[in-house]
Amino acid sequence: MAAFTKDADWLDWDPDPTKPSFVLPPGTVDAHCHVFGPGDVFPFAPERKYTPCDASREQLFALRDFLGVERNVVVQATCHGADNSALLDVLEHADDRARGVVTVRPDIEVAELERMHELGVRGVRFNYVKRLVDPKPDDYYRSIVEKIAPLGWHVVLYFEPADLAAKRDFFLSLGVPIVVDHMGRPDVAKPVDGPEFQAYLDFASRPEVWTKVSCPDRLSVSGSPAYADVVPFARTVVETFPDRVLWGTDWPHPNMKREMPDDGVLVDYVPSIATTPTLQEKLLVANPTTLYWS
Ligand code: 0GY
Repeated sequence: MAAFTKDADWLDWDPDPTKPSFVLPPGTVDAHCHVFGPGDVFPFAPERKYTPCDASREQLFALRDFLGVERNVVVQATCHGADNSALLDVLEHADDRARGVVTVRPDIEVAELERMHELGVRGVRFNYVKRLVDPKPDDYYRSIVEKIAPLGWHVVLYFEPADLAAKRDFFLSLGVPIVVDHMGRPDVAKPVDGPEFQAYLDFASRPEVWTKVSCPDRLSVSGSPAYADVVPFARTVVETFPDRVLWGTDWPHPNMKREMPDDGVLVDYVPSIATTPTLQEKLLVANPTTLYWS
């Protein structure tokens, strides 16, 4: 009997993805993925807003090898709250092929941050998406930044366009590198050269801001396999900021409601947004290596 029952409308990750035809360059990093539990080993947090199916470290490593990815950046999922045990367990077993981005509270001990650093943690995630968390006041996040800055860590931000409009100055005052999940979740029904995405591009033009051009599956209205409506957005970011873009699968794809993406298709999407070998090498290898392995 499993310790947790997944949500009734939960969509499970695809256990049988397509073998991609795009061959990822050696050293490719999947810079955005998660693990869920397993719930009977690493319990989900009481304050979570969803209960997923399990997605273990062994399953993550199997997908990594199947897709031709070399390394992973595991990002703390909100269903685990500020208990990073499952993520740290991945780092302990990854043979230096994984890094982590954790969620912590302001009262975290510096010694615990240092232990996490030893294991491969390089950032904290601040999440503003209200269906996932209850966002905290600025001072809460600022006191965390004061603790992580000496370690050379960065902040990963998950927000939507309205949050950027409200919090832009605060984000830029943090004084550490910023990595934005999923291009700040643009509404791809709006024009790529319209005010909403231009506001994101203006933010991303700051030298401390990096962008994950991930999750076409989450943003698209037109859908797989081409995700044609997301391509102009991601391609603009890749071509405008080629040295500060990252790619990731987002496996095991929490909270998908319509269809679960095929991770092989997500690999085959890469050449449509990074159209030359030079751009692909930066996106997949050089940029994440600079941020997480140097
Ligand atoms: C993602 C996106 C989502 C969930 C989380 O931590 C999370 O629970 O990030 C989402 O539901 O949009 O990046 O996996």
